[in-house]
Amino acid sequence: MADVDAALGRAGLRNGHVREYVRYWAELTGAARIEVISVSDDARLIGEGLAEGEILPAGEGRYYSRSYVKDTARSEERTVVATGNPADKGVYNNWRPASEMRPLLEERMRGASAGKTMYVVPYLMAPAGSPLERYAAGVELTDCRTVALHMIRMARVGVDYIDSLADQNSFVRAVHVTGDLGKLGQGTPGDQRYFVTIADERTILHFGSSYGGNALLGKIAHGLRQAAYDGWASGEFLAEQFMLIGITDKLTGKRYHICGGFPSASGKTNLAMMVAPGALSGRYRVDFYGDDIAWLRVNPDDGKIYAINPEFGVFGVAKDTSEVTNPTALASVAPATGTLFTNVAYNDDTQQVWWEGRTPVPPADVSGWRDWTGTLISERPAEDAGAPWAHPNSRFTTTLANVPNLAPDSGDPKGVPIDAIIFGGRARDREPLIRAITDLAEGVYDGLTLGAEATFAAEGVEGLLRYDPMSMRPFMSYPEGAYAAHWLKVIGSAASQPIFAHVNWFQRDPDDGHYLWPGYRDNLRPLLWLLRLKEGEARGRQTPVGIIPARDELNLDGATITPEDLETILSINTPRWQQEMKYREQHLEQFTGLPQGIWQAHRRVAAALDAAD
Ligand code: SPV
Ligand code: MN
Repeated sequence: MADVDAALGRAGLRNGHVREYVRYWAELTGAARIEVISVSDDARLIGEGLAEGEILPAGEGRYYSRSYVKDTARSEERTVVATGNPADKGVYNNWRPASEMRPLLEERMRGASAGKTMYVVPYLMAPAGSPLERYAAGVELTDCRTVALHMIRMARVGVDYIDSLADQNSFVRAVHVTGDLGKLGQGTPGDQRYFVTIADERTILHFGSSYGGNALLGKIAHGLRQAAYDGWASGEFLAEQFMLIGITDKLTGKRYHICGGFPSASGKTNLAMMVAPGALSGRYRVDFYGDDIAWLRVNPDDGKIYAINPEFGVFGVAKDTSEVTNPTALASVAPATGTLFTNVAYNDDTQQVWWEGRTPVPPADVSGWRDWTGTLISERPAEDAGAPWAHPNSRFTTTLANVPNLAPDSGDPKGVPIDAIIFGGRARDREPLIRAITDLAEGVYDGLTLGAEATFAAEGVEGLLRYDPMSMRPFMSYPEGAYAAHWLKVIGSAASQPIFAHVNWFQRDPDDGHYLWPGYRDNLRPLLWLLRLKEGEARGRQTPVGIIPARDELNLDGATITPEDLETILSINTPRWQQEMKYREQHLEQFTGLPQGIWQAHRRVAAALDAAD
């Protein structure tokens, strides 16, 4: 049995509540040793990980790891939000009673860390001194060294964050036990994994994975699920799966900030790391704040909505990251950045990494190359010859400080004032390039009806989206009706209102399938229009679904787009929208207690479409 008090004492961790918490879980999990981790332990942990073969060198100051083959992504089916109040059950939060889940998790975790070290990771999901700091502190216990290394990159990690808490008991208890990955029946009816946030006890219990959001508990379990619940329970803030960027107009000196949500695989990280297109770079600069999470609150000093990125790093999808799609990301994972790569392809001889889309074709000389499972490319069986070298959910993990265009004020504890909130999915038709919404309820309604094309088409329902309200579907922790009401309340209490917009970079030509809009850095253009609209410098054209740019209002200097394609992405297909409204109605009807304001917005848009018909 580990000597908890000695280990915590050596680390200078005096918080008595932490001691009690660590003692309980050390005993239950049977961990052999306790080690308290601070950011200064990184080099030592890297050395130990290399010595043990858990990580491999990937060139200068970069590292590589492979996960267990059946442990490569978040598991939504096995993720549960538990509380003591059945009224907390929503459509998407997979609610279960806390009284049922806690014993279940304790049973699985009992003795499951025997012989292992339990790393105690004190962390803060906010810049230090943030007004939301009391919701940001946590202590993750993990029995996996690679998870501790990821936490050091993704959260602010150190003993002082926890020892200095005004309310010494106000930290989230986040327990991660890997389990015997080969024996958990992942994806079978006997699946042993459970990823549970007991939201009203501010306790996170994750068992059965060492990958991503399943294991780095500061990120989505705390930063999104727990924080969204805390934001609602306190009435103080919103926690959303949003990117956050700044745009500076160097001519006027004005700075703007935009945050927004995009379902997975809709280009959120690329947008967050965007650089201005060449022809506009003399005048505009885009600054990066965050690519995945924003916490929003009203600043009582000026009545504006302020946002912070609670994270300390980027856990980005490697696939399709290249000089064309995201040069900023490549610079962020350059040599000497301390980047950890997971489940990409790796070359034993050269220590290089590669993933699909990194270059147009894989390395021609396959010697030394292994795919993400560890199989030599030269020895893959014939039937696997066409399989990807990297897993589609392979990742890079790097700190914000490595992002070349990180905003100079990204560490400002009060956050930055938000001018616009955008939502965007992946829609091959119907959704124009951008449509602005000035009414709060209509903006929230738009977020609630956000969706991306999914596999539904295969089931024969053409045009039906997989709805992903505010891009929070996998992270919802309380009922959707209350969620909408909380949005109306928080944003509605701001003295100056942000403008909303829906964007879509993915319209395609129905005949040949080509993308109508060039995307990537050109996405700055519609955002500049949105800011000009908000400033009263552009008027746009009112449509039933929002204001869209007049043809001559988009700055297209240096852009390549045909007049026909531009015409399509700046117009509204009324019959197609009327079809969508029926799906939306069914989607919204699932949610009990949806505020009347949201229904009124829905009916207003539907009536305006009918009038335009
Ligand atoms: C996501 O899936 O939206 C992520 C990655 O940001 S993970 O942290 O694994 O959830
Ligand atoms: Mn995410």
